[in-house]
Amino acid sequence: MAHPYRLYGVPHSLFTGIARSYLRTQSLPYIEVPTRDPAYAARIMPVTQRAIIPVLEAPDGEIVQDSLDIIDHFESQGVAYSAYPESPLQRILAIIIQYYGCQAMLPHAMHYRWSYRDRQEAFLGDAFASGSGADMAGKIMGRMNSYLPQLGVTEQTIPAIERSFEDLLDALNTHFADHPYLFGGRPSIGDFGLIGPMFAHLGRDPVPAGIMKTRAPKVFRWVERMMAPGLDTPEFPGYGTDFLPDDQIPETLEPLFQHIASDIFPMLTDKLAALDALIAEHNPPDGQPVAPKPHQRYVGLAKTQFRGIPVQVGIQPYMLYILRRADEALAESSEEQQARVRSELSARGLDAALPGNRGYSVDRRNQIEVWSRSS
Ligand SMILES: N[C@@H](CCC(=O)N[C@@H](CS)C(=O)NCC(=O)O)C(=O)O
Repeated sequence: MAHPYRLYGVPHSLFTGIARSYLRTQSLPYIEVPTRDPAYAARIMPVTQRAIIPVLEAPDGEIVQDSLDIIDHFESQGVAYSAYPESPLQRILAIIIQYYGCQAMLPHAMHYRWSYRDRQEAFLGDAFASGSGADMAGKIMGRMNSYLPQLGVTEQTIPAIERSFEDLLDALNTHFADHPYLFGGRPSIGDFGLIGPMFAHLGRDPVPAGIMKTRAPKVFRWVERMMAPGLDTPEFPGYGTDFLPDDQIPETLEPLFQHIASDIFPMLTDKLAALDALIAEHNPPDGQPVAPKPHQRYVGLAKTQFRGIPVQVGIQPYMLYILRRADEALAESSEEQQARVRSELSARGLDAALPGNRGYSVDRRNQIEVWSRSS
């Protein structure tokens, strides 16, 4: 193809990994381009209004930022293996797992990358220098490292974050012994949410990748599978390429749902309450950017707990951008289905992961996250 898609990103970036995994799964032709390519400053940044990756540049010049929007860009055109299950419970649980992976696991990813810096410095230094140039590498590494406190990574929470990573590995290792992906024979939006932290940080950086390989070899294989072209499932001959039929949830996923419920609550509920208070105080109009500057993604702090340990964390309105899709998926189902899905969610302690209509949400307009007041 004369003009393949261009994916601006770097190998060690969490959100680039999501987009790359999706492009490879669908066997879409693309080349990955680092941000020091002159086109990034010339063509991309004037549009995105900030230095952020991943960015997709389509052959027709369309520019798409955000890993989720990149996926949806292709979904709307039709792809070999759609990432969205059509049945409501699978779809909603996949969105909750997506949220867990690409938002609730940021502390895990960032802790293992930056708290073990002394044991990983050569690896990280090489990655950041290759991606951003030797001059910028130290500066960018320092900035990333400085994000730990607002993610709730503290001396008190670190042991719980590490236990959580180990519990997650154990739950997934059992599941991936029986199934190639979370919901069957192809990756769902949940697999793509999880691959962000599980590839870029936890599956590559020396310390967590060592834990993953030794403790959970099936999870490591799933990471490889997610990053391979097409569907890489030689261990599952004849398994098929569809999601499981009849909105079936594999028994082996139940420990994952228990794990997610105990990790995300009460933090998610506390963050939503803090956002409610912020909206009540400032009453932003429809279309107002969520933050004064496009690169800012935190709008306040919430006092909460992680696995029973008190912690203060930054609030990213982006969580609504993801989770409101679960509400939308629910609203599209029949009343009977809605009742069934609600009771299935509450049996798993996950009903509160659906934010519901709070009178505001987050939308993206002109590449910027804005408050939306229509829902
Ligand atoms: N919601 C965005 C998040 C993208 C994001 O956070 N990208 C990181 C790299 S993994 C970034 O560009 N960070 C720049 C910075 O924090 O300065 C997406 O899904 O694309």
